[in-house]
Parts: sequence; structure tokens; C-alpha cells
Amino acid sequence: MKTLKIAIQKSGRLNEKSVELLKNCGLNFENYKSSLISPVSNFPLEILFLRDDDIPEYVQDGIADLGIVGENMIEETEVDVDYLQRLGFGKCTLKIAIPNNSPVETLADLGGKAIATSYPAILEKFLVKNNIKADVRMISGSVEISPGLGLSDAIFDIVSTGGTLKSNGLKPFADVMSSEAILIGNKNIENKDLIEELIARIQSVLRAKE
Ligand code: PRT
Ligand code: ZN
Repeated sequence: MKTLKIAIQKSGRLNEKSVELLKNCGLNFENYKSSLISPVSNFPLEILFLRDDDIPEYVQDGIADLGIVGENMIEETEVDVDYLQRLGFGKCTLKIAIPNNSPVETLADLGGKAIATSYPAILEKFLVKNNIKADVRMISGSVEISPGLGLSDAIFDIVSTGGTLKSNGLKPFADVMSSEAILIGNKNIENKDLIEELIARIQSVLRAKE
């Protein structure tokens, strides 16, 4: 039987919960931080530890059969994969935020403004839908400091507690999408029976948590 591959985040906000979920499914594996691949000893599965940015394409291209990643990454990379199961962790909202003293009051006021983000595709879609022509500036990290540095008039980023916005003199302005971790699958998966077995185990772990 062909061994399945599941890609999860190597380190970061989704790593611990992803590992915990798979262990709670009864899967036996070593969570070595240094290795990229861990075999599961009691299920025909290998775990690939990757940057979250790479997971959507690895699954789309069939390098991994399955993946655990934030919905925001799927939306942003616009990959063609199956949404198999919402996982209930890694919850957050992607918001447009503005400085506390910003003159922006309505969505239309964003017209002509510079918005810094690490999620340009999601933001562009939202702007087009709302008929706003703004200047989207891609920044790969520390987006929240860009208005204070005079680099942008607004930001579009992930918010969970709102603490980071607050400490940078920003306030939430518009909610664009909510996100949580999700199990995705390649569109042409061969081992349907194995996948179904794994999804059934995941669902029973999730149900036990309710
Ligand atoms: O190294 P790698 O590329 O794998 O990881 P990463 O650094 O790109 O991502 P990581 O680990 O930060 O986040 C992985 C996923 O967790 C994201 O894609 C989201 O789906 C989800 N998630 C949930 C979050 C947050 N909550 C979150 N709060 N991702 C990021 N944040 C950041 C946000 O960018 C902002 O800087 O936390 C800050 C805001 O937090 P609050 O609580 O101050 O509002
Ligand atoms: Zn990343």
C-alpha cells in the first residue's frame, strides 16, 4: 500500500496543535525539530514538516497528499485543493486596520490610500469587490509598524487578540475574512480508504473536544 504524506507546519502557531491532533488520532511518530520527515510507525503515513507558505502548493502538486494550514494561506495562494475538514484551532480574523488618528471613516475613503500587507491577493479581491482603488504594498513581516514609519495609510493583517494593533497605535477598521486551521487534500488522491480512515479519526478527536 502506498504511504500517504501529510504536510504540517514545522514551527510556528499551528505546529503544536497539528502535532497534538495527529497524536490524539493514535499516530505514533517522533516530533524531531531537526528532521523534515517523520515516519508514522503504526499507520502508512509520513509527516512532512514545512513552512506554512509552502504547504498549499505541495498539496496541490501532490508532493503531499494532505496538509494542515490556515485558510488564509489557501485563499492567498489560490491553490486548487479539496477542503476536507475544519480543525477548530488557529482561529483569527484578517482585518484592515488604520491609525487611531486616521481621517478614514468609510470604505470609500480607502481610495488612493496605501495599504501594507503580507496577503495582497486576499486584499486585492476585497478591494475589487468593494470597488476601491487603493495602492497595495506587499511587506513580508512586521506589517503593523508600517503606518508609524510613514510607509502606509492602513494595513491588512491577521488579528487575534488585537494587542499588536493596539500597541502600534492602530484600530480595526474592516473585517475581511475569518480563518482557522483546515485539513486540505490533493484533488487526485489515490488512497481514498486511508484518507477516510484518517478523517474519521480526526473527526472523533474533534467531537471528543466539543
Ligand atoms: O515559519 P512559517 O512561515 O511556517 O510561519 P509564519 O510565521 O508565516 O506563520 P505563523 O506561525 O505566525 O502563523 C501560522 C498561521 O496561524 C497563520 O497563517 C494563521 O492562519 C494562524 N494565526 C492565528 C495567526 C494568528 N492567529 C496571529 N495572531 N497568524 C499570525 N498572527 C500574528 C499576526 O500576523 C500579528 O502579527 O499575530 C499578530 C497579531 O496577534 P494579536 O493577538 O496581537 O492580535
Ligand atoms: Zn509563513
